[in-house]
Amino acid sequence: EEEKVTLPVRGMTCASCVKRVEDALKSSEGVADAAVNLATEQATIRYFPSIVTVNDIRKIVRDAGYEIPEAP
Ligand code: 9UX
Repeated sequence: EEEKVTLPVRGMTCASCVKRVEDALKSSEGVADAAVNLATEQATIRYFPSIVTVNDIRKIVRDAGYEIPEAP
């Protein structure tokens, strides 16, 4: 079953940053779709939890060079 999660992403400055994050996510196995909003600094990701976890998704974003704040 497909799930959706919205995560904060920090460190994006321009539209190319947005594309980098989206491309990194969308090219990853188990990610169905990703949409990043620069103004709100949020990424919304549709994914298959049987294939990829939220922690995996956090790592994809971090490996692309951006930050996800730890949950409080
Ligand atoms: Mo734009 Mo983002 O020149 O890492 S690609 S700031």
